[in-house]
Order: sequence, then structure tokens, then C-alpha cells
Amino acid sequence: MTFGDIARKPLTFLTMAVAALTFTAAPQAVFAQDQAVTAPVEAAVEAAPADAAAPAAAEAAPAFEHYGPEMIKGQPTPGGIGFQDQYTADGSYALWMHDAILLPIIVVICLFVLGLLLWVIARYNRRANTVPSKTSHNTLIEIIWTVIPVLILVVIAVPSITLISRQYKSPPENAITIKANGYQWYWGYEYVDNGGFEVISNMMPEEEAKAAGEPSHLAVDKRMVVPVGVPIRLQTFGADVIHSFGIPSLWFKIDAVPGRINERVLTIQEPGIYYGQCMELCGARHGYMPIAIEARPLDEFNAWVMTQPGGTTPELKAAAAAAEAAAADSEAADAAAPTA
Ligand SMILES: [Cu+2]
Repeated sequence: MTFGDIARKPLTFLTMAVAALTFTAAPQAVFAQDQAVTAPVEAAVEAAPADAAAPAAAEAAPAFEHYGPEMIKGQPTPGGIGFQDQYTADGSYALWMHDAILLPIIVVICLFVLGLLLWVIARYNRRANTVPSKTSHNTLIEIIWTVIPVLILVVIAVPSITLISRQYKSPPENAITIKANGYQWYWGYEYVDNGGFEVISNMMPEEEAKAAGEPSHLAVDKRMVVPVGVPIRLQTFGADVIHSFGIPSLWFKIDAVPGRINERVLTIQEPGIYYGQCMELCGARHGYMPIAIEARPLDEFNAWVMTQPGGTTPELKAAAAAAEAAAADSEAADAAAPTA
């Protein structure tokens, strides 16, 4: 059976078309259902996060209250088919490139090719065109269909390469280092510049998440609290197998690989809660290790750091070092005094 025979058998073609449509639509339908289930519940909102924050706040001096669900910004929406809203400069640029450059080009090319196909089917089928042309070359057309695609690729390449280079930029000197460790199957966030404590973050049980007004399978017991508007040197590490740290609304995804540290700079533009997931198939509970980032202004981030065991800020560290040096100086002076 040649390719033409398949096309001429309308029944076969119809079956294939339906099958193709099913394969394309099915995963999205499932995903849409998932999202519908996880739609945030507005009720019973304030109680849970406040309760969770209470013990920590009671122990340490500075009070800290976690954001409630009204601050959720980065999450999937029921029935959504586009990208999530973006809250980083790279994300906004990438979204612009997709919406303003890629999508229009794709649509125009698809419509153009569809038009050509329909024209050929209608005008040059065996009945309408009994004596086919024997033309085999047309220099002008050949030049056009070579040059135009090249130009299209050049138009795409400029913003595309710009985006890649932006994403590979090294973090600046003053960036705050936070390390995301992937474990089977949860995340641990290590605050390297803030005393080195690690926050272990597990998925919240579905009922608890719903009661807290958060999307289930995305909400966690302890969020990754980060500063807003400050470059974060986000490092990832796999403690057992390869995981991947991905947050769609922050245009951020980086593999967490055992035996090596990956690093990318992340600067979040707005305070809020942003959800992500492990994005590398890592074992049985791969689907149950979500990421929830809580981005806070720097002073609030520092206040949160102080509620953590061993938490400190670079300013406090510097002050402590200065005090220690002063103490050492005066001791040296004391020691020197009798001999003088
Ligand atoms: Cu994983």
C-alpha cells in the first residue's frame, strides 16, 4: 500500500484523524481535570498558615506570619492552555518572544501550508487536471523557498539566543545563595549565606491543603522563603537521584544532579507564592514532591531567617565578627599590658 492509497481511503483516514486527535487531547483533558480539582478554596483561609507560623514565632523574638492563599501568584489555572503569568524579567521576555514572535510565525506558516494543500487538492486532483505538467525545476520558486525560511530562522534566532544568554548570566557578587537539595521524595532548602540551616519541605496532605485554601499536590508544609527583588544564587543538588527544580511562573528550571552543583540566578519581581514541581522523573513518588516558594521583601525574609535554628543575616554575621575581633583586640591589649 503506497502513501497515496492511505489518503484515498476516507475511512482509514478518518480513523487515523480521530486517533491522532484523541492522543493530542487526552493528556490535556486529564491535566485540566487535575487543575479543576486543585482549584483554590477561598474559605477557611487564615487559620492554617497562622497556626503553622505561631510556634516558631513564639519561640524566637521576631514575629513572622506566612502568606495566606490571597498571595498565590504562580499556579496553574483550570482550563489554562497558555503559559502562567511571569514574575521574572527573563520570564516576561520569554513570554513576549512566544506570544509576539513564535506564535504569529507558527500560525501564519500553518495557515499558508494549509492553503497551499487545499489549493493543490482542489485544483490539481486527477479529475480537474487530467494532463499534469512535467515541470521539474523553477529557479525563482526554489530561491524563494530557500531564502524566506532562512530569513524566518534569523528573525527567531535573535531573541532566542538573547534569551539563552540571559538565562546563563552568572549571579552577581552580592547574590544570596540558597541551595535546593532534591531527595526521594521531598525538597530541602539550605540557606548557605544565612547560617546554613536546612528547611525540609514535604507535600501537604490533600485535605489539609484544601482547608488552607491552597492547591493540593502543590502546597507544602514548609515553603522555601526567599527575598524579593534581590538576585538569588540558586544552586541545586541531587542527594540520591536526578531531580529537577522547576517553577513555571518564574521561568526557572534546573536539574538537581548527584555529585555536582548546578547554579542559576533568580530574581523574583513581586512578593507572592509561586508553585512548582520536581520536573525529572525520579522514582515512585516523583509526582508528590512539589515546590512552594514564598517571596518576601528582604527585611521580612531576614525576619523569617531569624526564626530558623541558627539563622543569621550577613549584617549580623559581620557585626558578630567585628565584635569578636574587638574582643580579641582588647584581650591582646590586656595580655600586653602587664609586660609593658
Ligand atoms: Cu524528584
